[in-house]
Amino acid sequence: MPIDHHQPYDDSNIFARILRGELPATKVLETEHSLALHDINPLAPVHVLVIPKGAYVSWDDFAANASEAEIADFVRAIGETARKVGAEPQGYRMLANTGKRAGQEVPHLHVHLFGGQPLGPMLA
Ligand code: IU
Repeated sequence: MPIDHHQPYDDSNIFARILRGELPATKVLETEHSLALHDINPLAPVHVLVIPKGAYVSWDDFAANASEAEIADFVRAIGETARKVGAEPQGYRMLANTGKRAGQEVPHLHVHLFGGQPLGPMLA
């Protein structure tokens, strides 16, 4: 079910539980403020989710409330993840569904990183 991205942070969400070590995940990269993990339902040969470790519901929440250090770490973690999985230098796509209208399902910010094949038009 898509979520209302203006709700208060709910720390029972799946990524919060992974970050607390309560559930396993296939980690690709971990930095001080960010974690990258393989999506359990990959939609491309490379499909990784990059999440901040902080409690941010959405891109909007993160952009408004994260520290400069968290933002810099997150942006660099996405780039580093792309290189680590070989999506860079081939080319890749990033996507952050934000709220019900975009189909965001998990109320903890996650940026999808897709690659490993030609990706076609964005909203086809
Ligand atoms: P969305 O942008 O909120 O729609 O994406 C949620 C993603 O989280 C989706 O691609 C799921 O396959 C993925 N996911 C996951 O990797 N592990 C989980 O335990 C659950 C969802 I629940």
